[in-house]
Amino acid sequence: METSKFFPSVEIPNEGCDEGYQKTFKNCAELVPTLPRSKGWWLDELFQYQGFWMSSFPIRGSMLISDHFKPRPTDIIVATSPKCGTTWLRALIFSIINRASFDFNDHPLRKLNPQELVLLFEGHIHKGGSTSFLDDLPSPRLLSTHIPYSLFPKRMTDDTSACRFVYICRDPKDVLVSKWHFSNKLRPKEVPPLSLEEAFDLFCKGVSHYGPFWDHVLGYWKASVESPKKVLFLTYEDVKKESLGCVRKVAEFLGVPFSPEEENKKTVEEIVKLCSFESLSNLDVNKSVAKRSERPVSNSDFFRKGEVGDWVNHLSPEM
Ligand code: PAP
Repeated sequence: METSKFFPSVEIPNEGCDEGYQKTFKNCAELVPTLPRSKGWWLDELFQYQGFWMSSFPIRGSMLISDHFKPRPTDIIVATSPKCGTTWLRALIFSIINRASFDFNDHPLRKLNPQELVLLFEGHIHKGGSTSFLDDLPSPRLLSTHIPYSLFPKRMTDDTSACRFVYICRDPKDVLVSKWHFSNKLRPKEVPPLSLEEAFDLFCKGVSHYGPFWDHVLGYWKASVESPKKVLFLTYEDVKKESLGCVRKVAEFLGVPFSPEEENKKTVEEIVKLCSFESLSNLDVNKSVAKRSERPVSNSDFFRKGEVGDWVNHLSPEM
């Protein structure tokens, strides 16, 4: 079966791209066919790039970031391995940094999915065929990524650059179960579903988007220990258990701690409530099952159960 149109291989650059982008596109198009490859979890192919299994689209995104992105000291990058809580963390950080601009009853999160408010870095670096789209975003720019820490250029990760990363990790057993469900939503109807045994095997071998899982986690964990002002490391489980404390911690890390007035007004509580699974998953915008032409999943696919420990309902004792 052909690779789906939703997962394009590395195509030749568009006419509209600037020269620098064209060069990176060409380098990527030459590199990808030489990389070790494996079948993916849906109809995609994964390539092993600098130690990580990725599809060609984020490889190109990562190369464009390395070659062309101009970081600002105010940039905030929400980083995760897939299915670790990206949607949740995007919503929380968007609400934290924009809390003075919006009323919680008439908040952008009530009308737009977190993915539309916090754009995927490796996806939007392509937009417009040059860096102009990202260059034109106002500061502080808030972007989301699945790219491993070691793949970012030194000008973003060394201590002299003030651009900051907030990372969220999750119990890999819950990640596997979440990703398995999600993958079967992405697989076209004519293809048999991916069995949990197959998914387990791929995940344990590290052949999973942006995997091996622990290499991804360890890259950000080490950076958070070495540069605690640059990388904040959170876990899904802690954010569930200690939501208020974690929101305060993120705000402090980003240099926008809650004032006594905000504490009195219960702003932290409002943010936690608005971004909770129950609240977000029940909004019309996130109940939508319509798939857009450029994306084979709908907003509702990003809200399944939102629980800690659902793996016990799926994995066998041997697993
Ligand atoms: P992505 O990497 O594809 O963007 P991501 O948002 O990281 O996905 O993960 C989706 C998981 O987060 C789902 O977990 P589950 O399959 O175990 O249920 C989803 O339900 C969960 N999730 C989404 N929003 C929230 C939220 N507000 N609070 C808690 N969990 C959430």
